[in-house]
Amino acid sequence: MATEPVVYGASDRPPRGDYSRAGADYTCEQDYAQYTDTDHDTYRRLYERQEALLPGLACDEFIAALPSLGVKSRIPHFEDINERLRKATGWEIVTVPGLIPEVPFFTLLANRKFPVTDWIRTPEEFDYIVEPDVFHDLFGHVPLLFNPVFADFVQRYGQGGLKAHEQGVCEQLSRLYWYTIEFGLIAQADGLRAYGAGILSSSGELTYAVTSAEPQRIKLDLKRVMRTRYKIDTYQQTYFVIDSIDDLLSQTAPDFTPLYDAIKGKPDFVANASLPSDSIYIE
Ligand code: HBI
Ligand code: FE
Repeated sequence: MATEPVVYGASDRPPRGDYSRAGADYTCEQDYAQYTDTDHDTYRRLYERQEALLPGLACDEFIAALPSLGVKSRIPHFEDINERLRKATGWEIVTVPGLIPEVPFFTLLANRKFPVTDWIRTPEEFDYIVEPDVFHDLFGHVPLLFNPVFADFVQRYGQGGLKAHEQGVCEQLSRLYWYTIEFGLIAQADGLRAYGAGILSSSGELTYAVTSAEPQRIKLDLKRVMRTRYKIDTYQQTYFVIDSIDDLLSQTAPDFTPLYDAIKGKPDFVANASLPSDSIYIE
């Protein structure tokens, strides 16, 4: 039976979700009967608001893939999405009660299974929720799993995570997840866009991350990212920018051991650190 789950950073609340229904791999069945009319209405309103924001802010690959999620007016049956997702990239989404420990998480990704939380936030949490709910996971993470190159990157991340766990460097690797899969930006020919799930599923941060003059935006440098701390409950102070999803995959193709060795013993950077070696992205 699943033991206590992990939660991003220090959370003062016990993790949500009923972990007693999860197996040893932390997966469970999507409890579709749990959803009330209010839950479906919350999903519909979140989807409509976010979809209207995407033009000019979300990357082309995300906008092209979003319709693959299917129904917008209610929470989808995960199996309906899986029929399309398996055909597209061999991925499937599996249900989890919420955040899960890193090794089960990495193991699922390494096997092209993406863990999707099946509960949804309350109407009072409409604008912000710390932990990932079904809207964050489905709307934020799943569309780009229909993109073959990004799908390969996420599987490689999972495989890298299992190696990182062996080497005791999960914290450094989780920063790569945070600053790419969750909060990554991409420099398209027609301007800056978001590809990170945490940005794409947030009404406030999508506009902020792409257009605000406040945060700094640095071209992705793996050693820099792995030494840079992140915050879990505010907008990011630093975003990292890739040139393309192909570029992200090729930059992260080689084994990370030399990177871990190069940063071993070196101090971390705070989330808003600014270094002379940083290559600042200017639109
Ligand atoms: N669990 N369900 C779930 N979803 C995540 O995105 C997730 C997780 N556990 C750990 C985790 N992410 C992060 O620590 C990654 O950086 C590994
Ligand atoms: Fe996420």
